[in-house]
Amino acid sequence: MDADDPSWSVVFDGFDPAMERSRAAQLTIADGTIGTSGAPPVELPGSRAEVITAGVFSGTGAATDLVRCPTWTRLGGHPAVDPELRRELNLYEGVLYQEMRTTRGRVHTMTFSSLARPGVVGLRAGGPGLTPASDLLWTGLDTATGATGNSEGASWARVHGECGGAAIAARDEVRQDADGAQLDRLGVYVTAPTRRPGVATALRRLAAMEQIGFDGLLAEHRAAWALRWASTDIRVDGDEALQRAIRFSLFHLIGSARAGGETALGARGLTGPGYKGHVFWDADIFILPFLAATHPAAARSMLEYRFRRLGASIAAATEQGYGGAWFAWESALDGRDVTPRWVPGPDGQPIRIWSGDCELHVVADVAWGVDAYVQWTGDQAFADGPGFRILAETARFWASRIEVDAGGRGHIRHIVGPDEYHELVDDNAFTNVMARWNLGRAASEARRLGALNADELERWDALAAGLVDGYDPATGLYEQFAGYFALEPLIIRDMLPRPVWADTVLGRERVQGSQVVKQADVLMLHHLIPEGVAPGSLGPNLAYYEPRTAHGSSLSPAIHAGLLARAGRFEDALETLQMAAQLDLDDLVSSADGVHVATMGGLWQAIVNGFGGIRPSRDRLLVDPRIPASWTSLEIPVRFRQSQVRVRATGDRMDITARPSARVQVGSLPVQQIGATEASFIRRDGEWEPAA
Ligand code: IFM
Repeated sequence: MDADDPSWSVVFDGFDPAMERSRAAQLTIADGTIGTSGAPPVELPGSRAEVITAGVFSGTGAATDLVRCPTWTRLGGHPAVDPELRRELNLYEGVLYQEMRTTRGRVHTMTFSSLARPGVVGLRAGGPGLTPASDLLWTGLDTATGATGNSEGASWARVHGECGGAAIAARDEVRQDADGAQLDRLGVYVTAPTRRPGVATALRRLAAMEQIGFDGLLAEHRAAWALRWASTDIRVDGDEALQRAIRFSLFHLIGSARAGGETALGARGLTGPGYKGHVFWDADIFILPFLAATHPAAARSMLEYRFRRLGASIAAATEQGYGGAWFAWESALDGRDVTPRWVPGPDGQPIRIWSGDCELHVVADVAWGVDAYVQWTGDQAFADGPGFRILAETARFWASRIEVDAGGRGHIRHIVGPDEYHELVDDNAFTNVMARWNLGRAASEARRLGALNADELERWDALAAGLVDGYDPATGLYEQFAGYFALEPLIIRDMLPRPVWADTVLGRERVQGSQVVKQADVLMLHHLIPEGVAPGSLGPNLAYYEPRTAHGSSLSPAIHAGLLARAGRFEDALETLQMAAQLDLDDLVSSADGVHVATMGGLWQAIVNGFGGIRPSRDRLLVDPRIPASWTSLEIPVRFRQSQVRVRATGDRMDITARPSARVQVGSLPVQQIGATEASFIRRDGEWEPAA
């Protein structure tokens, strides 16, 4: 691992108030529990230091929002006259370095949020005029719900919502040397979603951390990052910009979730308050696979979040007259839906949002996340217990929601699919095929476990078999929903540069009456459940839907990129991959409220599943890389079951190792056991064969 490689760092020079919120989000340092924005350590116009913690909410309904924690990164007594500022996020170390000119001279800082001990933070500053801060400038603290104080030389603050809260204790130490002062600050956050942590706990933990000391904690933190990178870093030789973007994405994904307890992973992770920290399908579909394949314990804590909301989801379904569990489109503390029903439109007029009532696919998405985790990890205890309960209750929901017509065909009506430009549609192919998959998967798990009664399972089988899916074997196309093909055939690719918010640019009504698709919809099926769609249907559906997709959601481009790579359309794949890779680094759709962690998870999937052709399939790992000529090599580590597997592809050659050995299927070769000794393959006439 070459830690001096420039693609390990993200540097921003200067200070632009208009860009500052995006910069602070891009430079967030997070440890899976708290995220601290990369705002400068002194007050500048437009800058706002911010600390958020996962899953600690206040408010009710759609107003449910993340509690803002007290901050810890500000230096006192240094108003900047000239905001000459340089910030460098060292992705390899997980450390943010800043250097700036202040009224008293140059000040430099380094900050870390310990990956080794989530909740522990450290700041080291050097320069003239540094003095210990008595109250550490707890910015952003709502005094109605918070308090600050001092205790034996340490500062503390606490804040809470209706249920949970956070407390921090911190202390500064200043040493004088020839160049001025060096200030070391250690802090400890204690956070909890359903109780209010006491200041005494934070003070006690602070005292324990001070025993280890700043340098000891920093060394532990760096070692923890090095360990994560060793099993996570993806290497693309031949494209330095892409390499940096991949590492930037992996960095924020790693910081989003930790092992243990439950993780409510919101749409912007721990990098900002966007979507008020609510949990969407982004978590289950876009981020969970990355964690399942690199840090399974963190994926498990995401599933724990869902499992603990199963009761609320069953209650939500019952209230609406359905069976099983209806997971909320937007979920926060208690698992009840918190999606806003109305939002102001561009002209100020309120717009009805139907997702909370009708974007049902989230139910199958949660089930898919369960299955993806089990396939990557082989965690049988989870599969047989909580995992099966989620699969069964989600299947029951579909069984109660499907309407069977006089001819015996099943329909799911009046819904919203991933393409949110078209609302209240019937038989959205994505939703129906995912529901079919959900029923089938739950039934086969029930049979494996000898659970549930045969009548119920037979009913699931019959409903799954009878569900319409909009597929036409004559064209190889899935119709996105009933009536979609009759809409105005607008080809957004030929009209506007993408990504584009087509509804804002062309108007909602025009877009609703057209074939413009907001984000991957039918094509999500080819990505998520390639075995659940008609064989050979990827090509025609890609050709049809790709030019019609606006990528008006950041979730979309990475999915297209991976599928385009599978189809061997490398030029288009790389163009779309770049859109996903640069989305936050280039602030393509504004990162002001946090970076788009689902896009980052999608980028990992595009490279691993798409270009790498790596995916778990029951007891084996499928491997079939396809890489463009412009990449010298692609190297991907994944954890499959108990094995650390490494795949390295260069042109038409590939080497694989697995420690301990794993069952691997390369292309269409028979499954084989691969171990620590490199197994090599070459591609001849499009087919992999063992290298001589
Ligand atoms: O979950 C997404 C949705 O698919 C599109 N709008 C934004 C949501 C949060 O990222």
